[in-house]
Amino acid sequence: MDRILVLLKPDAIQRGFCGEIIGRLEKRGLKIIAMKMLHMDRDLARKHYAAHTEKAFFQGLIDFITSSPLVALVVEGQNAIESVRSTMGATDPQHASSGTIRGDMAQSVGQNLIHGSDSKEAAATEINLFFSNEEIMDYQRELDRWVIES
Ligand code: IDP
Ligand code: MG
Repeated sequence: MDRILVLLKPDAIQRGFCGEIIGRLEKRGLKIIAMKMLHMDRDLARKHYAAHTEKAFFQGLIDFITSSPLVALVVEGQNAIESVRSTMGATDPQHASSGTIRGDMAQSVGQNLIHGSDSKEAAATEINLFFSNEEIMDYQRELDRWVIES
């Protein structure tokens, strides 16, 4: 089982899409093991997006992600990183396939609704930035045997 940090970005909360986006992840068979609402400060934002420090869009990205509250989740599943990222769609919604979250509900690369870690290493680092071990739930879902082949 893999874990991934997911953020429902400020535009998702402002547009009232939390339920729809979480519903799509749940329908995919992914399991939510942590969730909270928070308003990121610039220090956390810079740490979370450290890989993009040198990019031209970095300042705008930090301004946007700290502009309004967001929802952070840890999601678990078989190949969770690939599953979540394919459900998210391409970074630029203009190039995201129809049927994906970004392809169906967004227009702009800077306001693309959702973040998902892009590797196991990034997921471990990002989950640690947002959640303590006590905030991550350890529980069984009865339906998992109908989702994941043994
Ligand atoms: P990802 O969110 O699909 O993993 P990344 O390349 O990690 O995409 O970029 C992080 C975030 O930075 C994107 O989700 C997007 O909001 C923003 N971003 C990426 N590229 C651009 C750009 O060219 N212009 C403006 N914002 C960008
Ligand atoms: Mg990324």
